[in-house]
Amino acid sequence: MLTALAGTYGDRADAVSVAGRTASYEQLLGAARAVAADIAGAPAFAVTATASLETVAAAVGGLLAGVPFVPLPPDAGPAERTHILRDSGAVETTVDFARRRSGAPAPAPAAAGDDPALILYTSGTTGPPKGVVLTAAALAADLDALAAAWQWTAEDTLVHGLPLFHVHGLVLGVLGALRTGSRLVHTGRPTPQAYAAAGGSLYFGVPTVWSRIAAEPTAAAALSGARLLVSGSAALPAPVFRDIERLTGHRPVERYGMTETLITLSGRAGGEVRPGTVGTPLPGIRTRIAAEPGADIGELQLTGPTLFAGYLGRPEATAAAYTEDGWFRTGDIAAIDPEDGVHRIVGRASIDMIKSGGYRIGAGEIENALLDHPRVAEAAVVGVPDTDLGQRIVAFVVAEGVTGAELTDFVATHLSAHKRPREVRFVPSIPRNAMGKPQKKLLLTADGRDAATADRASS
Ligand code: MCA
Ligand code: AMP
Repeated sequence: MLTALAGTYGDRADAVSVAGRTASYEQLLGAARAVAADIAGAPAFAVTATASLETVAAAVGGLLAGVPFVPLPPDAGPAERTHILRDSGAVETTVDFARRRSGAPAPAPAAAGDDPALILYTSGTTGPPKGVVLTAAALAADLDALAAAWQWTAEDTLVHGLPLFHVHGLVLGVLGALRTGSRLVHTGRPTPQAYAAAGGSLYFGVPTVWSRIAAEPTAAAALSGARLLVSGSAALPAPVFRDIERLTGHRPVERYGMTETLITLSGRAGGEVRPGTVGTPLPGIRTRIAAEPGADIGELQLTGPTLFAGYLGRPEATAAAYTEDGWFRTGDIAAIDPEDGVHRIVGRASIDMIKSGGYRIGAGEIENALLDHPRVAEAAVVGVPDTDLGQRIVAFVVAEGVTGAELTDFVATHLSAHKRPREVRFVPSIPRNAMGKPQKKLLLTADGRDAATADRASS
């Protein structure tokens, strides 16, 4: 994983820049060695993954020591934090970037290919987040495939400002830069102004970031000197694609992936790119559509070297994620163009999986958090279309003596701020079927809206 650190570009003083602080590879390696010494022998280690050089050193230190890294979302409330620490068995560690250890200039990574390198927590449709175990070999296979697809090299300067506790920001955005040897500028936050000022050749963003850039023509114009703009983590709306093309001269390349599979489909640098499509499989990935006879859309299923090693401690959930013949079930509905094999993601199979601002959020986890509030009798959570966030979380609740803002804050402090409902609607009851399962589609009909007292939380 450590190509860039192994001495080739050792003279770059500004190899890695995060939220305004800069380090050379030598400094990063020294700090990572100190982390590796601290965590040696632990089953796993956890660090609060702020956008900082410390998080980068933690990720590299874990690879050096062969100890899986569990990044903790910095805004995670006590319930989420405790769950992640308990479930992973990770030792909580802090990183002091100024504390460094010296050693041989070209380190041989201690993490063997099949060893777990990262454990990332991600939501399913129900229950608390599960730990997705990713091996060093899967990470390496994915990053090499992406480097080929995007012609991503040490000549590039990668710019992004994404969170460092998910695949997009951490794997692609940090380990990808280190593996290809490209300079990294992490902007702290993914604001249009920060992207414009960074002067990169390669830019990553979630659709919300691209849509905010498209709304700031001056900032967008500053990206015209870049080589490649890449969007992922959720569907890039066609109007945003067109605005970005008009303002920057670049047709953004879209790619598709999941925490469990890493990035599996992508458009190619220099290739034809159409809005609303996510390209073709990366080398080594095979895909198929599980469609009803006669239909050409259905669940996207795939296999390949980038797949996860399982959900930590949950063999049944892992088994359920695969078909009987061993293909991973993405839960996404897709279609493949018979002419050129280009894939299109049409939607999600489950209403209970929400994507908001590129974050994956399970409705069940938010419902359970709301039900922990003493004033809430019933709760049903859905994602409704939102021009900024793609989907926004709306909670329907049966509750008295509490305001929507109070419930929003309750979820924000219990779980993570990005999991908070943006809107709370009070209803007299939640419609249910004979099995007692909430009928969420009914909640979203006009009748449901009329019966509800909307209390839009200020966010
Ligand atoms: C507001 N805030 C609150 C409240 N209201 N905090 C607590 N309680 C409240 N009631 C605060 C927030 O904490 C935050 O503070 C600030 O207000 C803004 O919050 P928010 O509105 O949530 O942020 P945003 O600016 O709207 O975020 C948009 C975003 C973000 C920047 C695009 O959604 C984002 O970073 N998304 C990226 C997600 C991602 O990387 N997904 C990849 C997973 P403060 O400003 O202090 O923090 S997908 C993946 O890995 C796969 C493999 C893939 O395909 O990529
Ligand atoms: P996560 O595990 O957080 O990475 O979320 C994975 C999910 O994000 C996928 O199952 C898709 O629903 C969604 N996703 C990622 N990239 C795209 C894309 N380019 N277009 C549409 N959906 C996407």
